[in-house]
Amino acid sequence: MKQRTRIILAMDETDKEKAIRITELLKDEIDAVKINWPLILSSGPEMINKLSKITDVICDLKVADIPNTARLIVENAVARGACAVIVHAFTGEDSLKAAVEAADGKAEIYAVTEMSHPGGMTFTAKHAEEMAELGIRCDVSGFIAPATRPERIKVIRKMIGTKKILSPGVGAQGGKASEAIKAGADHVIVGRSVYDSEDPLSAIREIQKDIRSVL
Ligand code: OMP
Repeated sequence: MKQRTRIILAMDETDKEKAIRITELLKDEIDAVKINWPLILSSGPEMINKLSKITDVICDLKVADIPNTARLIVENAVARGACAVIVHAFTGEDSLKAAVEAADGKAEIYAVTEMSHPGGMTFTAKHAEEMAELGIRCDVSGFIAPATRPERIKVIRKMIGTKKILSPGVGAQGGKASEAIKAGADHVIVGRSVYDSEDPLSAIREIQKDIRSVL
């Protein structure tokens, strides 16, 4: 994935036409678009193919399954053009390894360490370091760590060397892009505060400005 603006647009908009229109509008302002079940369920998996003609597509499928199922999911996402797939690490070494092997160097695999919402503290935060260690052992490309808790990004950054950190939780969840980048994130993930904005272009340029202030 390129690292130009350091912004990944989380396109959880379920109106297919609007999702395509906003991705087109912002394609030069972002490094990738990330899609998740809301858009895939409303508009079909062919959205992976469609959007990957506009920009790089990260499939945030939060894969959490046995190795065989993880492999099948990753293979299908990659065949449709995904440049990366997000998976859960709590499923263990065999499942995470199966995801990495299924990507076969054609796409990146990112493992979740701890989740950005308050409920992420209940289980994931308590095991985030173990998830990072497991991800390193399984040779993932990088990790998801929360912009809502930049101090936790710092902890993960110290553990993972040059592997990448994608950081969700900017804007609608209260995190600040510059704080996440300062803490060691390579990219921030931003959704509602951009695609729900009356002026998505201005909204994303504000985030770019904030990021540039710490680079
Ligand atoms: P907004 O809160 O609208 O900016 O969207 C955040 C996006 O990041 C959504 O697509 C979430 O599913 C995703 N996300 C989190 O918010 N928190 C996490 O811990 C992990 C993810 C993710 O893996 O992308």
